[in-house]
Amino acid sequence: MKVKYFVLIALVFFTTIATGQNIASSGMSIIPVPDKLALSEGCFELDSTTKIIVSDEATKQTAGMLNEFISPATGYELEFSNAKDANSKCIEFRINDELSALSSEGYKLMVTEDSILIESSGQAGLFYGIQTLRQLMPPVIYSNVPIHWVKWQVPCVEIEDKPEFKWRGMHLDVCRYFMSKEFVKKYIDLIAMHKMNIFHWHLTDDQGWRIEIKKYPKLAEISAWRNESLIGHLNAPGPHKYDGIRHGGFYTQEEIKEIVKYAKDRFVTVVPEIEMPGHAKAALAAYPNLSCAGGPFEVEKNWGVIKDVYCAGDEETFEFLQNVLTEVVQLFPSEYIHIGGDECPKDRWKVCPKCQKRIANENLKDEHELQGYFIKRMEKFLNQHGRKIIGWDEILEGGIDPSATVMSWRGEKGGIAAAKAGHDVIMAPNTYTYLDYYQGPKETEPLAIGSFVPLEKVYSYNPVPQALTEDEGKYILGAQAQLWTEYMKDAERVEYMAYPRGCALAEVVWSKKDNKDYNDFRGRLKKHFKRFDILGVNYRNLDN
Ligand code: TNX
Repeated sequence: MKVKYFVLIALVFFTTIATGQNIASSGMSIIPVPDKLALSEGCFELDSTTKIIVSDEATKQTAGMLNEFISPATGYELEFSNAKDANSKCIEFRINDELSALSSEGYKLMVTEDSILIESSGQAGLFYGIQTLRQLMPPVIYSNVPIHWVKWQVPCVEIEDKPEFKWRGMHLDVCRYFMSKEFVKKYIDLIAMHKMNIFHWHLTDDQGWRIEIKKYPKLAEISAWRNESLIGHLNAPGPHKYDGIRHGGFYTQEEIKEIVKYAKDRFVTVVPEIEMPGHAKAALAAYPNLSCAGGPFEVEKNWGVIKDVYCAGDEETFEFLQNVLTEVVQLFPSEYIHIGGDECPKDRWKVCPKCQKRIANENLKDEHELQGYFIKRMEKFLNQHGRKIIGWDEILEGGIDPSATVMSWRGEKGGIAAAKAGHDVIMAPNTYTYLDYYQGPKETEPLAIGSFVPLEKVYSYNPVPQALTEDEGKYILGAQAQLWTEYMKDAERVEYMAYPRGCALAEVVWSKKDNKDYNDFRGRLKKHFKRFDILGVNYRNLDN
């Protein structure tokens, strides 16, 4: 009754919807929920004569993405025009400096019966306006139904929208299982569709090295391949079983450039992660001289934390990593380079004469400070190349420079400590954002690493911990979801784990806290799933 009443009012009057609760009941399903939305009577109907209006080249490039997204559904491309023409309907894109209060990622979208206007102070904002427009259109595709059946109607609305957080990320581990270039692009498409802007690409780990480095060809020949993979869970009782199937792959530098460009066109920054000093066994298999004991090593076939790490006493390690990073910074224009820093056991360093000599020479207290020395040295190198580092929260333990950004993964503790110490922080707590954890009852879900982070839990997350003062809270750049792939063999499984929890995360980082409403979100997801069906996304359905 209430719902009908609302729709009736919405049809008769111009209604402002300021909160999330009402969006699903109005029939719209925008995810993440926009800041302000006013619905009015009538709709704009798109057809093949509709013109796209732009007044400069940069805007033309952004507006061109509209065709990229909607022409697979409509079956036609819209033409550009420099000026409005009284005889045809139009979608106008306009850079408007007066909207700078919405940030360059915020936008205004106005839909009337004969025109659509998307305005922003930046190109990113125009792009996000397109994402909203896409979601205002019906979730159908012309090839599934006779073309004359589809009415490409967009309800008359006025939307003003802007992101809450600057860092809105999705991570993907392509080391535990290699993912194709095509899938990586699809993953980026989904990030952009949900108005997220960071793709954290985990490229090196014990079980595989995935980036071609010209100076070290054995990384592609040896480190990118493992002889077999574990069957079942690492902690299952009894001896481990392996599948006997060689697994691997790597991205050539040309492929990486292609992916970085693809992401840039969608306003997504690719942040590469090159792990050090731990999670390095794949590199050590090709270059055992970089370890403390000298090997030989195999690319790892078990999951977990591996004791063989880069030697922190040997200069060759630093030379190697600096040469690797020199190629990495040439491929990735990102302001940040992630250098890992997590889960580095100190067993080998404790008994390594070179590491012990370094501890003595540098007046370090112990192996933890040796890790601090390692990270600081790499940070200095990257700073000299004009980049900032990000590391997992363990980097706090050995003492780091204030310019390092901390990614808090072991719950929120690391993030809280880092913000209090004046570091920028990205919240990635396993308790809310680890999408490799179970999302439903273990008995009915495919095998996962463990724990439990259901959709509602992700949705409930607030990236600014309560323990921080308002000033400390300003160090929180945003949050991101993690997709560690130990138990995700392929793209299908990654999608199943990533969505719809990724939709929830998108709303956590984009939407205002006061506009969030879990029931409304679930309502909107139902229509969103029809879009996923069309896009071929293997999402997990809602529990009833
Ligand atoms: C911890 S998160 C790791 C990863 C694993 C993940 C599994 C982090 C910085 N390290 O190496 O894949 O747990 O959930």
